[in-house]
This record gives sequence, structure tokens and C-alpha cells, in this order.
Amino acid sequence: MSAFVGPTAIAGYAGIVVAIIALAVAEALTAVRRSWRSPVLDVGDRMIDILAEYPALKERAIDWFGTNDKLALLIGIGVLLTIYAFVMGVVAIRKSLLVGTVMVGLFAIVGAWAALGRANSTLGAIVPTLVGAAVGAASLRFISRRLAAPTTTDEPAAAWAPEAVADPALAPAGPASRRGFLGDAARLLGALGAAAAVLGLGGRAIARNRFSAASSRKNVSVPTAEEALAALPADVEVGVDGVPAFITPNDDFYRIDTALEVPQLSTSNYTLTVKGLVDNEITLTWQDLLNRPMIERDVTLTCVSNNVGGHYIGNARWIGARLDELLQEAGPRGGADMVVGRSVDGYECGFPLENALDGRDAMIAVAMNGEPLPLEHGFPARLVVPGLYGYVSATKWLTEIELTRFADFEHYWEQRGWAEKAPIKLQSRIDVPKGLAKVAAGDVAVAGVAWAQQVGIGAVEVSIDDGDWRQAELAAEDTIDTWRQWRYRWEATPGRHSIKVRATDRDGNVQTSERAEPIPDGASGHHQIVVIVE
Ligand SMILES: Nc1nc2c(c(=O)[nH]1)N[C@H]1C(S)=C(S)[C@@H](COP(=O)(O)O)O[C@H]1N2
Ligand SMILES: [Mo]
Repeated sequence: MSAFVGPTAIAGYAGIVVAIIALAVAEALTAVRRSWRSPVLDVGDRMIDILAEYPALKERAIDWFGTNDKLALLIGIGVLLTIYAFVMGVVAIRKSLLVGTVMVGLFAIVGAWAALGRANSTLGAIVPTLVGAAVGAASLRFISRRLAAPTTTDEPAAAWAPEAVADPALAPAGPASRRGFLGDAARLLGALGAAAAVLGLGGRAIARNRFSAASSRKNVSVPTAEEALAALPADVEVGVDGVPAFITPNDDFYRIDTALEVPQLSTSNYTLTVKGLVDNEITLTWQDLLNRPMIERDVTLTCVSNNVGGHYIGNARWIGARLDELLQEAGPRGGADMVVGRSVDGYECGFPLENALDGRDAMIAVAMNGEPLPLEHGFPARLVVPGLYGYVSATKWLTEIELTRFADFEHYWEQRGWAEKAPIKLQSRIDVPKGLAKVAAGDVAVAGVAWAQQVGIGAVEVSIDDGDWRQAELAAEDTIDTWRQWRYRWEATPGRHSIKVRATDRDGNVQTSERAEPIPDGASGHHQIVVIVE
């Protein structure tokens, strides 16, 4: 008998079906209450928090969790769960139901631990896990009785199906009846598994729809700023195909966060609290926030994990309430030197209070490129602080602002080895031509972007084959907080050539050639590409 259909394998499959049943029940319960969340996602979120601390992953940690990596993590959890459930089934059915049941219990403990570790979680959060595990344990018992298996494949299959023995006429003997048993087992497990899958997926679909913030977002009308910005002049773009649009469309805007599932905050029960070292704690409702004077600004966000030449950067037109005005109303107490932005999912950023109050246009943003914030980009409100990398400043799904002291507080990525403070480094990138592209000899347009938020770009230079630095032409500057496009006309001769770029900011600082990895405070070095001229 093949290893895939022997009694051990069947017992293992039974274990997997039990796990599907347990998870399906938990998943179905997530449709009942907002605070009842999928144990799989809870475990996944805890794993992200832990993996981000793991030294080998640390270097990549901030961008480790792009969309594909999140999928990879869920698949990993699925594989581990499947193996565990298989072993559980074998143990329960072939060895000891008690030990198998204990394994279900361990599974419940992990789920409960993950649920309790979630931000603002209450004891009730463990209900889906506990109910799922209880139903799982009962199904394990039920299925193991139905499949009471012989210890060797030579025993009559009748022993596997006790009900059948009651009627001597049905008492099976020989291979034919073994096939009958296998058919029965397959039907039983298949039916239970399919029913559970329908329950679980159905519950998930209902929960997603019921607790989605999409309808809340549809009802938001974008506030108008006291002084709306004029349309952008055309000359902020160099007009070279392949250089990204000056304003990054929301759908193309890079997304980086630790949330496995996009947090769903609705405006109807939204509150933003300002607390900590302040004279007056303030709590704003959504309407309170919208009633504040709004500013409109173009700001280029950048992720610290952006490699030289990378694309974790985007430029948007934001509308929001000034952070300095709100903090002044709260009245920072002496000693406060850090602003912590906290998200509904527990993520916490922190940056110098000084940077919130020094006149830069830090804001609690509610709109991005003329729309309410997209759900992935922090709906309904997030922080945008020009000049600071996103991981210290740009809290999405913002629900709390706390004033504290750097000496007393370590923010999320600081706990994981990244820098405490993180101003954005002066950088430039070549977008055209693409690395290793083949281009025709003659007049070749080299073009890209450069950024030095809060200072502005003063010059961009290009060097061919490590030759002299030559001035590139700059597109118009929008503001010192936005990236700036550049282009260079290159008389290309046949052969293989390298092109590199460096920027100089408005204070005269020249972009360093010294290579640094993103960790701990952002990559440095010149972006260099090789092209083949034919
Ligand atoms: N709640 C929350 N906010 C967050 C993060 C996060 O993981 N969770 N990541 C930060 C990081 S590292 C960056 S670079 C920016 C990215 O914002 P975006 O996804 O809108 O581009 O969000 C910041 N805000
Ligand atoms: Mo980031």
C-alpha cells in the first residue's frame, strides 16, 4: 500500500481536516465581532514582530514585508500548520487521542498568545481561538473513532470502521474491503474538509465586507485647504519617457508596513488622542479633525530601506491639519523631546519634537492626491513629516500622538536595530536608461530624480566611465520637500559604458560616494548603471 494512502497517511490527513475545521470555526467567528480576529493573521502579525528582530533578517527587515513577502509568510505559516496537523492526526489516531488533544490545546495557546499580543486587545480576543480549538478537539475525537485504525495494514479493515462490524453481512475481509474503507475515509474527510472550507471562507468574506473601511472612505469628502495649491507647472518634469511622473499616482505609490491585513478604521468611531507630556490631553473625533484649518503640501516620502537606485520613494499632494498647531494646543511639558505616533495596529514611530515644531509642514494628513487616504496608505489619517524617513515619522492609521522623551522610549524599528533618529539622506537615482539597456549611439537622454527634503536640490552631476563630473539640467523645483527631476544629454559612443550620478543640496553638501547599507539609518553611495551602446 502506498505511503500516501496507508493508515498513517489517512490519520495525518484526518489531522489536517481537524485543523481546517478548527480554523474555519475561528474564521467564521471573525464575522461576528470586529475584535474577533483570525488566529492565522494574529500569529502572522506576531511573527512579523519577532522576525523583524532576528539578526539575519534585520538588514532587510523594513522592506521584508512588502506584499509578496507577506504572502510568503502566510504560505510559510500554512506549511508549518499542515505539518503540525498531520503529526497531530497520526498521534491522535495511531497512538493516543489524549496526546493528540493536547496538541490541539498547544495550538490554541499559540493562537491565544497571538491574540492577546495584539494592540489594545482584551481577553475576549481569544474567543475565536478557544472555540475553534474546542470544536477541533471534538472533531478529532469524532474522526478518530470513525477511523479507528489497525496498527498494521494486515489487520482486517473492519476494525477501521466499527459500525460496519455490527452487521456480520457487511463484515469486510481482504483488499476489496480495505479499498472500501479507504473510500469511506476519503469521503468522510473530504466532506468535513469541504464543509469547513465553505464555513471558513464564508465567514472571512462576511467579516471583510462587514468590517471594511471602504464604505466609510467613500463617504468622506476631501476637505479644502485654506490656501489650495496651484496646479503644478509643466516644467517640474524633464519630459523623458521612463522617468516617473512628478506626482506619484496613489496606485503606484510604494507601500511599506508591518500590517498583514490592512487595518480597517472607520471615520464614525475614529478618535485621535494627543497625550503624554502635555498640559491638556486632547481627543479629536473625525469631525473635529476636519474642522481644523487644513494645509495642502507636496511632500516626497522615502523609506529608509530604499537601496541606492531603489523605488521606495513617492511624491504626493497631501492635505491635512498642521501638527505644530495641534501640539501647541496640547502644550508640551518641559522635558518632552519626542513625538510618538501610534497606529491602531500597535505600530509606533518616534521623532524629535523639535522637528514637529521647527516650522516644517508636518501634518496629520487626511487626503492624498485629491482623494481620502487610500486604505493601504493609512485611512483615515496619518502623519507626514517632511525630511524624515517614514519609519520614524509617517504613522499610518494614526490614533494616538504621545509626547515623551527619547530617554524613556524606543520606537518600533529602534527596538530592532535601526537608528533612533533618521533624517532623509541626500540621494539621486538614474531612471533612464535602465541598467544593462542597449541604446543607440549618438544623443542619449540620461535622466532621473534627486532628493534632499527640507534643503532642496541645488545641482545634479553625471559621470560617464568614471570621468569628470558634468552638470545635468534640472527641472523646476516644486518645493524643498519634493524630489527634483534632472536630465543629461550624452553623446554616446559604441561600447559598454558606466553612468553614475550625484546630487548637491542647496546648502552645498555633495552626495557622498561612500556606500552604506540601508540599516541603520539609510543607504548612501552613488547610483551607477552600465549600458551597452550599439
Ligand atoms: N501603522 C504603520 N505606519 C507606518 C508603517 C507601518 O509599518 N505601520 N511603516 C512606515 C514606513 S517604514 C514607511 S516608509 C511609510 C510608508 O508609507 P506608505 O506605505 O504610505 O508609502 O509608512 C510608515 N508608517
Ligand atoms: Mo520605511
